[in-house]
Amino acid sequence: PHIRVRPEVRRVADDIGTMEIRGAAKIADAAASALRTQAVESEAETPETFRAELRAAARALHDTRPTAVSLPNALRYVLHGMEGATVEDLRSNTVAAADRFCDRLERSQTDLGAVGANRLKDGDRIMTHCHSTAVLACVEAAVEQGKELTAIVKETRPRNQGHITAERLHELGVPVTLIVDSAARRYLNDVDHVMVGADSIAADGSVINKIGTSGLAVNARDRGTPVVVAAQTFKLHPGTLTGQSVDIEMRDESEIISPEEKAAIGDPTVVNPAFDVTPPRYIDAIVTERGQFPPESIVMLMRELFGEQTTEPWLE
Ligand code: RUB
Repeated sequence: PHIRVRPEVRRVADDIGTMEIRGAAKIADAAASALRTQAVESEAETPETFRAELRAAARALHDTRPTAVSLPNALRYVLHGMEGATVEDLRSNTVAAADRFCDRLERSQTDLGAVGANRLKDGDRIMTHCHSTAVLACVEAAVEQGKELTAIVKETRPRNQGHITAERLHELGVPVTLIVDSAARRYLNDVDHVMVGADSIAADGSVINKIGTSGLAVNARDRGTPVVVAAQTFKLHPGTLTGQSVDIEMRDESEIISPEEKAAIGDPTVVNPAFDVTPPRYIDAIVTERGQFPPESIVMLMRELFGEQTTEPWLE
């Protein structure tokens, strides 16, 4: 039988690849929703074909960007929910699993926001990097408690996700100062917290986030400014429990320089890593929907929630 991946699923995969859909939480939500669409729209006539289609859809979504573990965690969750002896059972159970995942995603963001807000005091100034919906959830919860905050936002070259953050903070009524990335250290004395998101968290408490996060964290430690990572628990990378490492995505050089500019300066090698690794010793707290944790203890939570889960059901 012909295995048909729905065009809507291919479109979501393309949008993740081109970063039309980006940020670890949004990617996970879009991937789970795309599997839901595949389940609803599938014309498979046998359970085997249905399962093969869902796995093919999951592979297409998986093979887009390698760093945010929220993507494979979302796919694994939905595919594990794909149970049943008939196509209709498989369909309804898959849809229910996708709905459950998206629901939990939303709830965990709200719960995390409440925890993060407790760290923020009236009059505090935060510095942030990139665009993290988890960081914004903390700020939003604090603002709702009547705390007045201000923010210094790093533009986050090369793709300027800081502009998205600036816009969202403005919508929340938080005054924003925008700086270039290299100005961060100069302004660290003026901030009370560095708050960033995460794409993956490793078993040793290392945080993988947008390139530039680790330098920011090292500088913040030098200045005595606490570094808080806001991340739902589906950012925990279960494979790191068994020695896997997190793949750092290398993106196209065209994000940094045009072919003409490159030729004009002598054709240098250009590299464009999208993420970096911040070691746990530079991180003061990881704020999750389950409360806040010192990075060194995150492994306990990882074992409790995931076990040593390294299955890749989309490859079965
Ligand atoms: C986004 C990024 C964000 C995390 C957390 O990188 O590094 O800080 O994904 O975001 P990119 P969230 O723009 O390359 O996807 O808290 O929304 O999950």
